[in-house]
Amino acid sequence: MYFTSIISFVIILFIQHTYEQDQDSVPNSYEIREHSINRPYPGVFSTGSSHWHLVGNTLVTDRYIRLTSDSQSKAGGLWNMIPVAYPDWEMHVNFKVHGTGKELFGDGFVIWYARDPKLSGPVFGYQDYFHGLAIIMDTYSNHNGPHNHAHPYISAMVNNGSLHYDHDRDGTHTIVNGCEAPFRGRETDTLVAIRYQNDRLTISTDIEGKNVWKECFSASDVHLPSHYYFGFTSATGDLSDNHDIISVHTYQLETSEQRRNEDRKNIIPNAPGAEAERAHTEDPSGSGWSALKIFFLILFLVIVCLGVGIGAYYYMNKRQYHRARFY
Ligand SMILES: *[C@@H]1O[C@H](CO)[C@@H](O)[C@H](O)[C@H]1NC(C)=O
Ligand SMILES: [Ca+2]
Repeated sequence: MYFTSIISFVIILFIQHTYEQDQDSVPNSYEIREHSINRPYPGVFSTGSSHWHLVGNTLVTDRYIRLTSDSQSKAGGLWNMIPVAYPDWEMHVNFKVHGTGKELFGDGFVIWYARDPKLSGPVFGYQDYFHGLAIIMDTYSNHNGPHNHAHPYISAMVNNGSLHYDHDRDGTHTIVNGCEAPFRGRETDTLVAIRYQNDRLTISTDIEGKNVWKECFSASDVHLPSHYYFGFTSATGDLSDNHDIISVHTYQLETSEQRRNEDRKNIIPNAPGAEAERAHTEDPSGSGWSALKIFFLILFLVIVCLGVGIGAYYYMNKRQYHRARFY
């Protein structure tokens, strides 16, 4: 029957969709060990041959890599020293932002894909006018007056070295896109996933302890070169927090033949949001259809169609019955 086959098809789609979102499986990919770090951190930081490099106040324990501790005027960084030779990748970062502050805490941290590793500066501990991609995990609203979003807020910025990150406006004028994500002070693990594939940047979070990814936003036409470096930085000022990196898993994703053969080393970082200064950002909430919503919509349509069909059938029968009486 049509009805049952449609329903089972929809259910299969739904299950597949949910399955694909499972955070442990990145389809058609494999993990790059050189770009990943996990507990126990195997003494990598004490040896000269390490491909991870610490900057500033960053300290390593057996449980976390702490970019800044919960005290004022700290700055730290964790940088990978092997350039990313493959064009398409996905990174899962297990992190923890926490501290004693109830109302006042900050400022957050940044996940970088940048041309120049190990630098220091005013943008969450890294230099301004940078080259590359910043995923900004901003816990404190510096903006004087209300934003159209709450903090903590995750946003992306792409820079070719010409743009200034405006702390006082939380970077809203140079944003590619962003979403609210209450990741601070959680009891459960908090994770963020950054996928860059076919010039599409997708950020997802898993911060509710449910072991499922939830999309933060997705942006197309994001152009990034290969051979940049992954890094993590954070800084505290008057406000402070612990900014911890627990683990990093980086996966190389499938790349088309054409893309593999391109010379991607000299691409100038570019994304729609970097084109022009924008007055304010769109509210990303409510965008995107979840699998559940689509499932119920299709179910609803099927029920409506069925209802109309049954109604029409009875109506026709009744008419025939009437006609039968007249003759
Ligand atoms: C760098 O970015 C700015 C702002 O988006 C843009 O105006 C400029 O043309 C870009 N420069 C290059 C060399 O692409
Ligand atoms: Ca801020």
